[in-house]
Amino acid sequence: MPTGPRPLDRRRLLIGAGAVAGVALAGATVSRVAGVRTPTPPIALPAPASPAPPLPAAADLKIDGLAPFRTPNGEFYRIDTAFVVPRVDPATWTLRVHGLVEREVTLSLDDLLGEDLVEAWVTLCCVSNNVGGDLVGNALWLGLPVREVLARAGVAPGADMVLSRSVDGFTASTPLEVLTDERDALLAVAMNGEPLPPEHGYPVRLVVPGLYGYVSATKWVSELKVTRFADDVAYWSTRGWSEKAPVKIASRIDVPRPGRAPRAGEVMVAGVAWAQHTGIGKVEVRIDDGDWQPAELADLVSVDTWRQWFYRWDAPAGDHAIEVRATGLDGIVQTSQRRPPAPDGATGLHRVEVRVEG
Ligand SMILES: Nc1nc2c(c(=O)[nH]1)N[C@H]1C(S)=C(S)[C@@H](COP(=O)(O)O)O[C@H]1N2
Ligand SMILES: [Mo]
Repeated sequence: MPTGPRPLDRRRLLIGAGAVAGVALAGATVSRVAGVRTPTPPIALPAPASPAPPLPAAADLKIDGLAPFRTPNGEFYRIDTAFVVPRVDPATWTLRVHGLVEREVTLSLDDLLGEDLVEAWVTLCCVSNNVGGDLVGNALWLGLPVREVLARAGVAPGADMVLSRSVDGFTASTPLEVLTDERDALLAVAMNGEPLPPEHGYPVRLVVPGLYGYVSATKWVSELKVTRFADDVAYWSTRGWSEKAPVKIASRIDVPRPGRAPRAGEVMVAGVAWAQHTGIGKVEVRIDDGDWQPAELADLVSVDTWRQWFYRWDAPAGDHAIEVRATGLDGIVQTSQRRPPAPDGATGLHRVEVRVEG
């Protein structure tokens, strides 16, 4: 994680913060260890005015070792710069919408809970996820579309970005168009039917389909400033990460795990693929750099969620490499070119090496 020069008196804190963020962004293990679960203060969640459609039966293939379609809250990856999870009092929480607006708007939690809330499945992922990594999860979110709040404030001409700010000072810059188009960009109050866990932004966070978390998914959100990319810059954009970061199409092999030794014969190869706000149209697998073979897909739930896939492999004994690639519903094939996560998301194909026992 690149860091710039710091004033001396704040050095310890900032280097500490930078180091923790760097480690957390680089690996899921640390984020899990840091993910201390704390009790959630009660919020009476309203029923969604616009519920998500029921899940098709074949959305979750329930294959042993494959990530479930819905990531349970307690297993959802956690990435943030917070040493201590911010404690936000729901009774005094407000969201202030200001900047290039016709009128400032301030919402309380009661105001927000009294609105027509929308439920949507959205897969969230971190820009620092490595190829094959697990900084990605899928949940059912409940919230107020951000465009409703922006419409009430009245966006002034010239604005092209919303800088969202957390109670802990973290900021994210999100293109205005992404928050005002038809997609389910939400001020979310619930995750998988429960109030947000403290680690995931209680009482309110942003969830925006199609963008990496650091440019969209502000937890403990308290402020939306309507502004311009030319005038404001977000937390990670001053630290070596791009100002704009749409999610890149990706696919992952969950089973077989590397180093496991399946028996020769039919071996179940399975995983997930995601291309939020485009949708996954096809997944292919190849063995030992052979021809690409089509994998079977779970039902498409929405273009904003990941999609499970599987491939029945007639595995001969010996050492083998399995690779996966996905194609979006837009027809664009995942690139094999390997790039690191910085500055705007990793690319390359996930490859798993296994020894098949004779
Ligand atoms: N307040 C705050 N919000 C934040 C962050 C943060 O550091 N602070 N990190 C962002 C990043 S980098 C990601 S990937 C997502 C992760 O959300 P999760 O921890 O709920 O999975 O939150 C985003 N929102
Ligand atoms: Mo992230």
